[in-house]
Amino acid sequence: TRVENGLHQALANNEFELHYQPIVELDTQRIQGVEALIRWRQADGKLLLPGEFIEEVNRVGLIGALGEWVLEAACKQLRVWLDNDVDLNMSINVSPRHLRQAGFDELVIETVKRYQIPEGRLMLELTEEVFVDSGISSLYVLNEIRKVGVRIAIDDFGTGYSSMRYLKSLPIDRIKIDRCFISGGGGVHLSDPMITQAIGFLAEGLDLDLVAEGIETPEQVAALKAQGCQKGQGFLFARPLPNHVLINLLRANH
Ligand code: G
Ligand code: G
Ligand code: MN
Ligand code: NA
Repeated sequence: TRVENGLHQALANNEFELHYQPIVELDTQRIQGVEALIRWRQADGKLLLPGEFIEEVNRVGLIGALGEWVLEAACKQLRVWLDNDVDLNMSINVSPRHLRQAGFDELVIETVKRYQIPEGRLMLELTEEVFVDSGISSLYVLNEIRKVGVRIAIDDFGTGYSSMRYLKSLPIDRIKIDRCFISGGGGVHLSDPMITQAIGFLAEGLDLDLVAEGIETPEQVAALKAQGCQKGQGFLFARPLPNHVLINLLRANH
C-alpha cells in the first residue's frame, strides 16, 4: 500500500523523531525522567502525531520495525544524556503486538547492553491488555527484560481490563493513572478523585511506583499530593519536547 511504502521510506530516511515529556516529582517539581513519544516529520515539514499513524503501522505489520527504531533511538539518546551528566530516566511505549513478537526480549537485552544502560534507567510502558490475556509467554519475556534492570509500567491504568488478581503477581514496577481520571472532565479539579485515591491505595499496598498522567492544573497537583501520589506528568509541567528544548528546560530548573 501507499502507507506501507511511505513507512518503509520514512524509516530509511530517518523521518521519525522522539519528543520527551517530563515526569516530575510533585513536591519539588524536579524532572526525574521523561516519556519518549514518537513523531513523524514528513518531507514537507509537517509533524504527524502517533494517533495519526500508529494504527496504520500496526495494520501493515511494521510495528516491530518502528518499535525497534524507537528502542534504538531512546537508548542512544539516554547514553548521550548519561555521558553528559544529564540525570534522567527514560520511558518508552511498547505496542502489545511488538512485545508478543519472537525475540522481543533478546532485542531489548541486546540494545540495553550495547548502550550500557544502567539498571533502573529504562522503563517500558505497556497497556493493561498485555497483562490480562497474553498468557505465560509475555510474562516470561517481561521477567527476562527485568533481569537486566529494565523496569515495566502499566500505562493508561484504569481504562482497560484492570485485573486485581493479576496485578499482585505480575512483573510490574509502576502504575500510570490514565489522564481521564485527572483532567478528563476539563475542570480545574481532579475528574475522578475517588478513583485516583483507590489506585493510590492499590499502588501503595502492592509497593508499586505511581505516576499521574495528564496533570493540567495546580489544583490537581495539590489533590494528588494530599492522596500520597508523588510523581506526575502533564501539560502543567511540560508538553512533549524535542531534546534541545528539554535540555534548556533542565538547565533553567536546576
Ligand atoms: O502525544 P501523543 O499523541 O504523543 O501519543 C499518543 C499515543 O501514542 C499514546 O497513547 C502513546 O502511547 C502512543 N505512542 C507514542 N509514542 C509511541 C511509540 O513510540 N510507540 C508506540 N507503540 N506507541 C506510541
Ligand atoms: O497513552 P499515553 O499515556 O502514552 O499518552 C501520552 C499522550 O498524552 C500524548 O499524546 C501526550 O501528548 C498526551 N498528554 C500528555 N500530557 C497531557 C495533558 O496534560 N493533557 C492532555 N490532554 N494530554 C496530555
Ligand atoms: Mn505512555
Ligand atoms: Na497514558
